[in-house]
Amino acid sequence: MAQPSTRRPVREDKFSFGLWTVGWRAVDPFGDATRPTLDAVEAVHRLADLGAWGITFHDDDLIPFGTGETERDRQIARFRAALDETGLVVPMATTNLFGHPVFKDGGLTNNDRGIRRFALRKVMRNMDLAAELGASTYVLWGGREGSETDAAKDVGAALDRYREGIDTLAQYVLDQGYNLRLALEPKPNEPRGDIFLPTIGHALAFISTLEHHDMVGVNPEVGHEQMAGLNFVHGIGQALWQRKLFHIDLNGQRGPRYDQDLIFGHGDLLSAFFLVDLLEHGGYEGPRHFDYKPLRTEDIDGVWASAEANMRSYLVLRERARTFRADPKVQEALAYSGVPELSVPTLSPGEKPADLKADRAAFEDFDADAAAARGYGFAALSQLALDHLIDAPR
Ligand code: DIG
Ligand code: MN
Ligand code: MN
Repeated sequence: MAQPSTRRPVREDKFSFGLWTVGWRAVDPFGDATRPTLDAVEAVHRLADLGAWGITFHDDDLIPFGTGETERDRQIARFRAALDETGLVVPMATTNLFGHPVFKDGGLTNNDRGIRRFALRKVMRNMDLAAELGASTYVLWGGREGSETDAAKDVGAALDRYREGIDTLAQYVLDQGYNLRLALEPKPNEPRGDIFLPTIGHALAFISTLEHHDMVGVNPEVGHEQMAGLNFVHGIGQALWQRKLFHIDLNGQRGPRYDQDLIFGHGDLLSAFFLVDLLEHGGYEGPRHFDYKPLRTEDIDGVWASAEANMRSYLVLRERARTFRADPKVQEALAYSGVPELSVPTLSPGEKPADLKADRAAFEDFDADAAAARGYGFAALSQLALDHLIDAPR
């Protein structure tokens, strides 16, 4: 009997959360914190109680910038103890190269060479900790890599430095023998006016130029592509197609506006449905990682309710996607729409361009008007998807 989808989350669901999400004190550009600091150990225990599988962090989330070695070791020891007690794992870690004023012009592409070197060392130091804690993915979000005026950056030089930085970090991982893959996280803007590598497409193109491109993939975030007005499901489809979907940041966004980091499913719900369908049937085996902000209006109870909501939304959408795929009417509608036919190669096995050119049925005798007359049935298919999504009465 299929497990009911909306059961409590279990470790096998591979739900993970950034420490910085539930720990967000809700400072925004227009207001002070509405919540007190959340201790990392408390976050580990509470997320474990809710059924989460993993926790991720920036270096500064766990060990505030500038902390001395002794206190740093103590913080790490407490965190490890909590992981051991709860069984929570650390699938991914990342570096804060955006909070401290030293990074106000970025880290890896800062015009100041000394800050670029400092940034690389800061990443390397947290890679050591990530490897120690068993992480397999290291995310690099270049939130400050960009500009507010085109006068400030020689884009070619910036990309040279970006590539140099990523190749240096990849080489460091190889030199250290760490089991880490790098995942670049695109975002079009905010906090910088324009950020380098703004979309999945830009990141994939950039990765192809790297010395160690095989160990570098992407960590796309739902809201970031949607801030650029792009279709996130298409972006994930291409990342999967290029075997570069190394990690994913799940959240919600309501169209092109500031980065809302809403609870997963609380933005574009139809897109979230098709995203879960793709992740569950498209071969992605990685973490279902939430990178979101609990609403600033919430108290700590609301924070935990929002963490639960992320996982519940995913589980409900996964169940809806399963019933959608299992519905004979949907299979019939997919066939009518020609969806399986798209997987049939356009040329026959062994057919060469010359053979195609000689095939009169493909052009000289092809009746374009007759072919144009067909309807694809996408409207009915789309309604079937919506019916399944909202569990409409059949
Ligand atoms: C923002 O979407 C970024 C930072 O939170 C972090 O560097 C990265 C990790 O997933 N996402
Ligand atoms: Mn975001
Ligand atoms: Mn993110």
